[in-house]
Amino acid sequence: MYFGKKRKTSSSDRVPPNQNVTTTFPVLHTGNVPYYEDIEKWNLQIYGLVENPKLYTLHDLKTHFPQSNLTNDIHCVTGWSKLDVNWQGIKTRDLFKDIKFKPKANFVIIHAEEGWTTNLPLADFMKETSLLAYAYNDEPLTPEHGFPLRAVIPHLYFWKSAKWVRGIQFTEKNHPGFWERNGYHMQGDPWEEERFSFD
Ligand SMILES: Nc1nc2c(c(=O)[nH]1)N[C@H]1C(S)=C(S)[C@@H](COP(=O)(O)O)O[C@H]1N2
Ligand SMILES: [Mo]
Repeated sequence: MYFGKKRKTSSSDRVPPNQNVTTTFPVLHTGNVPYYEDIEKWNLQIYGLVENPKLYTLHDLKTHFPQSNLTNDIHCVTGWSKLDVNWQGIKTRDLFKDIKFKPKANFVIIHAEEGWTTNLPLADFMKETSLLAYAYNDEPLTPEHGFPLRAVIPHLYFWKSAKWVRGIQFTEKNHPGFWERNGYHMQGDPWEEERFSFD
């Protein structure tokens, strides 16, 4: 046990610099938690620099693709990290296996409800640990945590893990999303402490 002075990291191989581990699951976002009158009408749009744009229902996502169970660590830019977070969903690699990208597709904009967006390189979006999750600990996501579908990009700060995802757009250039336009980092690697784009 460690009393008195708070250590910056509890297990430095898993906790990035200046992060503290929490066992709670904080809720953080801007805007409103969406409410869905009829979830059958929900869909996910895949568009931009792809040869075959798509529109998927939740049912499509749960039946047309391999379903994965992934456990990973998440790191919020405000300073909390949560270890061994268990998600169920579709790996981005599985979802985009049959999508033919146009040669200039380099970046991704994830679009959420209310026009909230975040941006990241295609390679990060497609990393083997990245997924679109519909469940947490085998229970459907709660509305606050992103029901019915959220991104989980665990190797980047958690603001890149958009809740209430409605669209995935592929772009040539790296267009800043909501927080990125407000000074947050375009990449957001927690191990490099890429919190802000200035300083
Ligand atoms: N649509 C949307 N997704 C979002 C946000 C947001 O404001 N809107 N905030 C991000 C931020 S800053 C964090 S830390 C995580 C928090 O997810 P949680 O509330 O499930 O912990 O969601 C991310 N996804
Ligand atoms: Mo955050």
